This record gives sequence, structure tokens and C-alpha cells, in this order.
Amino acid sequence: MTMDFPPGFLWGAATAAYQVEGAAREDGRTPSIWDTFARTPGRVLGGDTGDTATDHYHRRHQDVGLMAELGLGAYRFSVSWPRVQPTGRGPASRRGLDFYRALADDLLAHGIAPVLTLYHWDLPQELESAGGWPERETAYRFADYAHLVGEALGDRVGLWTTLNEPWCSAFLGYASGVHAPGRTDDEAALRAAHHLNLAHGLAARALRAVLPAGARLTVALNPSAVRARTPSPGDADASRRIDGLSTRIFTEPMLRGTYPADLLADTAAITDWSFVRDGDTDVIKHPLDALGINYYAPSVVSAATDNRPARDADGHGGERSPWPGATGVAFHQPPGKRTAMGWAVDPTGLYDLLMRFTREAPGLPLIVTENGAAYDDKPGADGAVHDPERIAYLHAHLGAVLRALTDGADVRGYFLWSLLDNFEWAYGYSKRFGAVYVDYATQARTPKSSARWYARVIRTGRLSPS
Ligand code: IFM
Repeated sequence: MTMDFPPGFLWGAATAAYQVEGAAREDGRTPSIWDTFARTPGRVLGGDTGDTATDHYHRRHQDVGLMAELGLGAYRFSVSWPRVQPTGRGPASRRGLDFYRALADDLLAHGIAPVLTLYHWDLPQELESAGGWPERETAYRFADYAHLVGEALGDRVGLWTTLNEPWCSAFLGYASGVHAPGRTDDEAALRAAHHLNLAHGLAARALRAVLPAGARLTVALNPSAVRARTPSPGDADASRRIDGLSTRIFTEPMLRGTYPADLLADTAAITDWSFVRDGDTDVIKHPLDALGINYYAPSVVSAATDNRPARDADGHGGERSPWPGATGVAFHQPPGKRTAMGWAVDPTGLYDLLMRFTREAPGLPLIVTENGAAYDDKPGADGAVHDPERIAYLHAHLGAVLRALTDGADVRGYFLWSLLDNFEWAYGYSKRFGAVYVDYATQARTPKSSARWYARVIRTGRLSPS
């Protein structure tokens, strides 16, 4: 197996607006569902909010300097919808767009390609108050927003991502309720999933209409690397059901223009799916230039002995299940190392996903749009932050990418999650995913040893043996 990445391989790091920007009330930005959720007592650990986050809104220039030091070829960021279109409809905020124009200009001046995600979970609160993602109208609002951002930044941004992890938006947001807006309604979650798919298709169409011919479109999904605990028919069926709800619910309409029949059957007691209108799946199946894959850990499932709703093994699913229709499925923690999130370290899950989409979407390039790990990093007596576990995690997962490349996967890039420690949603600031350590009291940035290690991989284009 080669240890060299192909020439032109895109090396990046990723963040998302609410997790890093702060400046929650500045320049006309209005609350998103995450502002509302985080300010609701008991929703986010420690009562943390994204009000200040890593102050990237004011420190973007310094942060781009850090990226340049690391030798990044690309930076994946998301646009805050309520910053650029404060009510979720109507005209754009010039000040909001100016921030992203300045960020893109800064990146380009350093030779770093801006990679823009339109939606990383911060729905304008006004649209949630009007019904949110379970309402079809939200998909049309998203297409208008995409059009407006496309017009404003199409001259600077070459790679566009519609949605980030719509599974989380739909099922953590509306079924288990551990993410904003915190609703617990299975039918609403399935409606949300469809309207997110529709939003993706409508936005892709709107972007194509305004972007220059060379612009490329993607979506960043978090497909489950799901494994049956044993080859028994019951465990295989559990795996099929979770695969349908986590992955095929998005990939089948996006890549093939249809919803899987087994998914419709599994969820028939919850909904008849009549919210899917004629022609919707044709809109959703808009041609893409690449498929973005976010990967952290695999899931191991079996048939459960009771008929309780499925819950993730790490407790991430909260009190309620994020898996509507998957009663009788049990999740298990695989043995071995775990990250500070409690997630198993298993790079074969990434390899398996890359090979799966190589088979299922032949000819469609793949990008690892997120991969990384949280550990309990702390500065040592020398002020440096040593994070050998993260280096080992990244080494193993980049090894999986190389193995997939060797076996024929067309992987075009890798984005480390995350550039900076940041607001880890319901965990607040308690989980650190950054290659760069952030002291939240002073906002001082300290590249961890993994950042230096990643910079070397980027510089040489090569993974040294561990
Ligand atoms: O921090 C998140 C990110 O916003 C989406 N993907 C998973 C990351 C780690 O949980």
C-alpha cells in the first residue's frame, strides 16, 4: 500500500459558524435555534452558549494566519443563516455577507481554498417558530437563502456544500431532542428529514443558476458505518434498519431519486410519507460533483430482547430515541480505545464507507468532509499541548483513506474536525476536538502537537509509518 497521497489532494480543516464565530448579537444577526436552545436551562452542559465561542468573528484574520502556518490547502466553514438573512426570508444583510466575503478574501490571499457549507444547524429562530424543518416551506426558504449566498460569494468560493449532517438536524433535533430545536416528535423528525432532502435539491438547483460553471457542489452526510453484532438474521435486520434511517434515507433520494421501500415499511406506523409530493425526489436527485462523508466511529447493533426504542450505546441519543421506527434494536459499544466522547476508535469504519460509496456511486468523487477526535487536552508545564492520542487517531484514519485510495476509491480531500477547540453542541465547551487549543478565558490559541504533525503530513503529502 502506498503511503503517499495523490498530487492535488485537498488538505483542510473544518469548523461551523455557531461553534466558532461568537458575535451572536452583532451586525444585525438574529437568534438561531441554537441560541434559543443553548439559553434554555438544562439543554447544554454547564449552560454554555455560542455567544462568544472562539470569537472567530473578530479573530478571523489571526485564524487564517494559523491555517497558513499549518499549510492548509482548504478551509471548510459554514455560513450563519441568521447572520446573512436575519429573518430567514427577504433581503440579505450586507454586513453579514461582508464577514464571509472578507473571510474568503483572507483565505484566498493565503492560497487557501474557501469551502462553504450553507447549513450547519443554525436555522433562524423565526423559521422554527413558523414550524421549522417539518414544514415544507422551510425548504423553499433555504433555496432562497442559497441563491442569495451564491450570488454574493460565487466569485470567491469554488466548492459548495448544501447541508452538514442532515441526520443530526432531523433526528437529534426533532426526535431525541438533544439538539436544537429540542423537539421529540417522531413524525416531525421524518418530515424534517424529507424537507432537508428537498432543501438540498432546491438549493443545489438555485446555486447552479448563479454560480460560475466551474463551481462544485457537495453535501456532507454522516452515514453510519453500521455493523451487525453477529451474522444472525435478527442482527442483520437490526443493521439494515439503522442503515435505512441513518444513511439510505438521504443517499437514496439524493443519488437515485427514491426512498428505500424498507425504510417506508419500517416507519409506516409513524407516517404514510404523504408529505413527499410528486416530483420531490427528482428535485432531490440533483447532480453532485462530490459526496462529502463525515466519519467519527462505527455503530454495532443487534436485535434487542425487548421492544424498546433504539438508543445509541454512548448515551448520545439522550432520553428519547433518535431512531423512529427502530424499536427492538440494541446498540453496543465495540471493545477497544475510545475518545473523550466515548466513541470507539475504529478507522475501518471510514474505509468501509469510502469503499461502499465507491461501489454505490461509481464515478462520484468522495471527500472526507469531517474526521477527528475529542480528547481531554490541557497545556503542560511548558505551555505546550501534547495530544499523542489525537495524532494516533488521525494517523489511523488517514491510513484508512490511503487504503481506500489504493483499493480504487476516488477520495479527493480530507478535512480535519476541527481547526480549533469549539462549542461542541450539547456538550458545550467540555469536549475539545481542535488541532489548535483554545483558552476560552483569554481566547489564546496554541497549536497542539497534532497540528504540527498534520502540517508535516500536508507538507510531505505522505503518511510516515506509525
Ligand atoms: O462538532 C461536530 C460537528 O459540528 C458536526 N460533526 C460532528 C462534530 C463532532 O461531534
